[in-house]
Amino acid sequence: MKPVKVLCIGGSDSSSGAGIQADLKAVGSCGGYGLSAVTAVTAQNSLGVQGVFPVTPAFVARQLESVLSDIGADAVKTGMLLTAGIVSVVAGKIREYGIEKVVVDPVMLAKGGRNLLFTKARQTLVKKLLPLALVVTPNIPEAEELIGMEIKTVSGMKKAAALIQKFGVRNVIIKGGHLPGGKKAGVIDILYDGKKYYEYLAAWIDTKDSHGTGCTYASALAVSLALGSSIANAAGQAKVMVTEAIKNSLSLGKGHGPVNVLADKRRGNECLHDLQEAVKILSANQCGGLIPEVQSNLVYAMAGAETGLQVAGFPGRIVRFHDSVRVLADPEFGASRHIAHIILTVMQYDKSYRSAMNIKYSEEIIHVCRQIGFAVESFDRNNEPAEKKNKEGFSLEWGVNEVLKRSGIIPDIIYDRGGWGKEPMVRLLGRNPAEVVNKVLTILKKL
Ligand code: PXL
Repeated sequence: MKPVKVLCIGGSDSSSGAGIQADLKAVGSCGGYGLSAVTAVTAQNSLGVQGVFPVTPAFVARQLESVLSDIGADAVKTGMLLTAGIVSVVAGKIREYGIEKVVVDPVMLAKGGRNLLFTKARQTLVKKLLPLALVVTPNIPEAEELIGMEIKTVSGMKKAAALIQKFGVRNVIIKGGHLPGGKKAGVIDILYDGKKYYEYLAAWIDTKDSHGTGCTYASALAVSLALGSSIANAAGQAKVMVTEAIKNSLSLGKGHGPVNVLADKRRGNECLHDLQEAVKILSANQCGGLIPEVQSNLVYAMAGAETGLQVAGFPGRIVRFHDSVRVLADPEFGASRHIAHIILTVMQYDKSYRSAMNIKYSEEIIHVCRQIGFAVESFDRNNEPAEKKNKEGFSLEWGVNEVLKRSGIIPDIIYDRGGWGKEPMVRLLGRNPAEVVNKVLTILKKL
C-alpha cells in the first residue's frame, strides 16, 4: 500500500526538535510519507534560535511547484512561514492545486521569543491562508494574538475558537498546554467545528523537554486527515501521538530538549513484530477448533497504553481455516475493539500484562485449563448493571473489573458463559503474545 503524502511547509531547525525535521519524523512515524518545502533556515539549539535565514518567496514557490506538479500531496501542513510574501505564495499554491486537507499551525514565536511570523505576515495568514485551511491549531498565546484577547479558562478557549472560526477556517483546535493549572487538571485541547465543541484531555507531563510539540501535533493531525479520519478522530489520534512523544522526550543540550516520536515508533514496531511471530506459531498448529464463531483476535498493547489506538491487533481478526488459523492482514494499531478493551482494563491492575487472545468457550476447555493449573476466573453477564449493557465494549470492561477487583492476581484466563446474543468466551492473558500463544498451545495439547 502506498503511504499518504503530507507536504510540510516550514522552517528548518538545526536542532531537529521542531520545524521541518520534526514534521518529517512525525509524518513518517505515523505511517505517511513527508514531503517538504523550506521557508527559512534557522540556526538553533536547545537554548534558542541564534539566527534565521529566510528563503525568498519565489524559491518557496519553486519548491512547492516541484513537489506538487510531480508527486502531489494528500494533505498540506504549514508551520513557520516568516514573511507575508511566503504566506501569499503558500496560499496561492494551495489554491492552484486545489488542496483540501490543509492544516495550518500558526507558528509565531520560538520558545526563546524569536519572531517566526512577522506582524504583516500574521494579517496575511488570517486573510489569505485561514480561509483555505481545513483546520488551524494555535496554542493559547497564538490564539490570543489571533483574536487580541486574553485566554485564561477552558470557556475562554471555546470563545476564542468560535472567534477564530469566523476568519473562515472550518475547524479550530486550541491547544491548552499553556493554560494555568494544567499540572493538576491535565492538558485540554478544544476542537470547534462550527457546530460543536470537542474536548481532548491528557495528563500533564512534567518535563522541560518539549521542543517541537506543536509541529509534531499538527503533522500527526495532517497524516490522520490524509488517511481519511474525521477531524474529531484525527484530533484524538494526534493528541495520543504527541503525548507519547513528550513522555519519551530527550534531554539533549542545556535547555529544552526535543520531543521524540521515534521512540514510540520503535516500540510500536516491536509490538507488531512480536504479534506477527506469535501468529505464525498459531498458524503452524492445528488450533482451528479453538476459534469461536465471532473469530479470534490476539492483541499486544504498547507499554503504558491508555487507548485502543495504542493496542495492536489483526484487522479482520484471526479466522479458522480448515483445522488451523489464518490472518487476513498484517497487525495494526487500533484494529481490535473488544480484546483491546480487555487488555486496557487488565493493565489498570498490572501494567506488565499487555497481551490477550479470545478463544472458544467449552466446559472441556475450562476443565483442561484447571488441570493444567491455570488460574481460572469468570464473570456472569447476568449480574451486569443494566445501564452498562448497551454500551459496546463497556460490558467486557465491567466483567474484567469484577474479576480483577476480587481476585487480587491476574489470572491466566477469564471466561464467561455468554448472555443474550453474546457468545460464551474464554480470554487468555499474558505479558506478551508469545506467552499467550504458549498458553493456547498448552490447552491444545491437553484437549
Ligand atoms: O515550534 C514552532 C517552530 C516551528 N518551526 C521552526 C521552529 C519552531 C520553534 O522554535 O524553530 C523552524
